[in-house]
Amino acid sequence: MWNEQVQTMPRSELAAVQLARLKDLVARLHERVPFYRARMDASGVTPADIRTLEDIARLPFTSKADMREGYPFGLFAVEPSEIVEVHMSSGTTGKPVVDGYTARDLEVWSDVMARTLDMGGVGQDDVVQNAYGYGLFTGGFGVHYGARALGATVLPISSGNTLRQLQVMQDFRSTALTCTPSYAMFMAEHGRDLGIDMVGLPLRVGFFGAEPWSEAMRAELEAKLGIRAHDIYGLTELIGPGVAAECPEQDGLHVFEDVFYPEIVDPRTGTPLPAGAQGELVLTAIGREGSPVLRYRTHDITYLMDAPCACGRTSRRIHRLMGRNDDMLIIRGVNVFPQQVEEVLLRIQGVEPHYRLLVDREGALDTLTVEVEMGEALFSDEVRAIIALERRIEAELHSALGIQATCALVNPRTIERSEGKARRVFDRREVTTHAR
Ligand code: DLL
Repeated sequence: MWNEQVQTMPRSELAAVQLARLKDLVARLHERVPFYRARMDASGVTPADIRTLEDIARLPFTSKADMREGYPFGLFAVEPSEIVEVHMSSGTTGKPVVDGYTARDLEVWSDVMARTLDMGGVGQDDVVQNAYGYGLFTGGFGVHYGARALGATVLPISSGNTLRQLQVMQDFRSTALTCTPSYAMFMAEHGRDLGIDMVGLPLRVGFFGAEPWSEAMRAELEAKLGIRAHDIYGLTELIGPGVAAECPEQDGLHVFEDVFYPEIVDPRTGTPLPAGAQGELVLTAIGREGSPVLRYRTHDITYLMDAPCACGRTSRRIHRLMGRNDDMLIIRGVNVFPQQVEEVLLRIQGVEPHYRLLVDREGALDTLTVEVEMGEALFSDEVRAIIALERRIEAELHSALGIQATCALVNPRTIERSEGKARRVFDRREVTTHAR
């Protein structure tokens, strides 16, 4: 096991490491970052008040808006000259969120990503086809550093150019694939269409993340590619990928707790919740130097699993992410997560895992239309069969979501494919209201 001593540390020792790092972080932020000092002052808390790990709940939260306001260097906790690399989110809906890494942070990143890839058995003999985007996005470089630490061969192919991906996969005998789950699915299908025996290739493991995906999608990817598919989680605000990842047990994602301290809070009140209770994940970067964030509200919904894991790692796990509370749709008062729809669709024979959720408002009523692609076989079938399947999917959606939805089967290959994060939800309610 990579860095076994840290990963199997007894919980009491780990807690001591966490507390020492938390105290140190709070002191540093108070001393060096005016934003955090002002927040702590406003909450009436000083570094000396942090005596136990539970005292973390006394500290203020940090939001994405705070990080955007700090753009570009406002939340850095070191001199700009100590920053050796910068990554940032795409910023499509506002100013980007920036992560500044010191040389030590890059070592930490390499280490947590080596732990991640090692969980899928990656080592010196592996060829890692890294199809996460390189550049300001954290996915490409994060995986790259981890693979380098393990001594694997990295193919820094980045995302896109699917034909070349498939060519390289065959020619270089890639054994590990890293990309978003939606892009992995696209590659699998494209390869099959070209007559490539995807299951027969040397590829044996995939590390998929950066977007929500379901257990049903995992089963589909594992079958289509003949691999084990591991879920990996992270976010720019904390480091990028390398916050949590699945071990061979594939039962929750181990949080790299010596670097990131996890809490689950009630999304409405911010009150900490016990293990097992579902809520919003809050993370503190206790092991970072450059731009370590304090109690970051991720908006990601999950729960903490504190039972020991059969793999021997002692860190707590988070359940596979259940969605984001800001992606959650409220349709006629009912909460709907896009993954719930995905779970239903992937159980149905005859349709492909390519879908869109269209939300509209007709009069005072919200409507949900689920568009999903037919497989080739269904496409050539009678119209009656297609309509019958639409009704069946509607019935299944109704029982899974508790609301009426319309299903529209669309022709094969008509829903846009993604090379990075897939966009699946189109909430047009605002637009419809304005148009009236
Ligand atoms: O997506 C970092 C990353 C790169 C993670 C490669 C994994 C692999 P951001 O672009 O800042 O960073 O997006 C972070 O993506 O808050 C989640 O909502 C979502 N997300 C990331 N991983 C998962 C996952 C990267 N495994 C945001 N399951 C997060 C569900 C995920 N959602």
